[in-house]
Amino acid sequence: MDTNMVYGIIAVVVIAVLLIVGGIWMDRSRKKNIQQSQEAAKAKADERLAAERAAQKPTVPEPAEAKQSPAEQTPDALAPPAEAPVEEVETVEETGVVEEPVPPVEKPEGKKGRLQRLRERLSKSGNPFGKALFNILAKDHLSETDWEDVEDTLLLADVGAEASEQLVEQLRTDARVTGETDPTQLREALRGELLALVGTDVDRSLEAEKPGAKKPSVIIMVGVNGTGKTTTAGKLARLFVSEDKTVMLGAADTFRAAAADQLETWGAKVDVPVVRSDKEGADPASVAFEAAAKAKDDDVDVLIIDTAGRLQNKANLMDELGKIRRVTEKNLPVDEVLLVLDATTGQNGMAQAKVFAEAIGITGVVLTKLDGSAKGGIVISVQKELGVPVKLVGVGEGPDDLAPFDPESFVDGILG
Ligand SMILES: Nc1nc2c(ncn2[C@@H]2O[C@H](COP(=O)(O)OP(=O)(O)OP(=O)(O)O)[C@@H](O)[C@H]2O)c(=O)[nH]1
Ligand SMILES: [Mg+2]
Repeated sequence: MDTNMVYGIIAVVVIAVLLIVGGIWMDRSRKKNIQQSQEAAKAKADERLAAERAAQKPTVPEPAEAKQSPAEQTPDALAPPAEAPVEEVETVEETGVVEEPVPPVEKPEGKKGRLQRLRERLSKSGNPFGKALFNILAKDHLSETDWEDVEDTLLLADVGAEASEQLVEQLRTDARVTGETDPTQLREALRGELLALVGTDVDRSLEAEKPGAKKPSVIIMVGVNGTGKTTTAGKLARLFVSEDKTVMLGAADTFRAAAADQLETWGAKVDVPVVRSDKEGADPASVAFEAAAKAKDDDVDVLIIDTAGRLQNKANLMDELGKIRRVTEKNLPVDEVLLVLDATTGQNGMAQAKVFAEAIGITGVVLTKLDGSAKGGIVISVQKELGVPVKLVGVGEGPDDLAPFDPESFVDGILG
């Protein structure tokens, strides 16, 4: 290897080393420059934000005013806003909601007071038929016409033909009725016969209240228009709340938005949530499905589903009830279907009851408006013909005017 060649190699190595060192140095200084310019930009931005914040603090201009040019501003608009509105604007901006006073949660009445009211309301309800019967039977000698009057009184009170005949037969053979007319004995006899007719050995407890009830227990309210389904759903929620149960309401009456609002009003008073659809005319079955899913997730004790009123002769609407039940059962078994009957509609209610029983199956009857009816006899006929017990009675429009049906309170009530 000659000397020139060695010098050549050394020169190449030196140049390569210089290039590498130069590259590293340039890269470092480039990074340093970027970092410096980033820091400068950040400092500038911080400065600007601080200046903006300082400028905003003393007054918060109304957005509309801020867009106006000074020439468009009226002297009033230019005047500095008063203290109070500035504070108001800040509150709304910070929280995003205007605070409204929260009404206190109500404490619903327990069962004892409700039964007492059932008795009182019935005895005051115009013409308690038990009292009318007592007045006829208290006569010294009962003629055939008197017995006919007894039967008519029973029929008028919607006791039903079969049950009326049965009761007259019993009374005619009861010595306490046909013999010496001791009012106390007569009252006892009549009370006993009526109690037997109403049935004292029937289990009237709601499925949700039985020991070992399913959790959540599901109740569906059904019935024709205006019988009191929504009101009863609300009152029933209160009854459960009074027993320290957790409750959820499902607004499957999607026919009118007002129906869900009505249920929400009931729920809000006792802090019971309502599952509803925001869309009027939504599929009621899908609301029931959602409600059951939510009740399951939240593990509440009872879910009460309100449905729209429907006439029993509208086949498509009756089919819809079947669907509501089936879809609910995808999430939770349905323990109870309560048919809500208006006591003042009398025997009409019987025809409705049979169709509802076939469409969705009913486990109990709620007789509403018993306070305004002298026709309490429907309690007897509905049970006799349907074989389904009356479980609850509505005795007024007040929030706790719903009582578990108690035969003794009922009979004492109608005897006045
Ligand atoms: N006096 C009295 N009124 C009652 C009773 N129960 C319900 N009502 C009234 O009956 C009316 C109808 O009640 P709702 O609960 O809206 O009836 P609904 O069955 O839900 O009606 P739709 O949903 O339209 O079918 C309301 O004015 C209630 O206050 C009751 O036991 N006694
Ligand atoms: Mg309703």
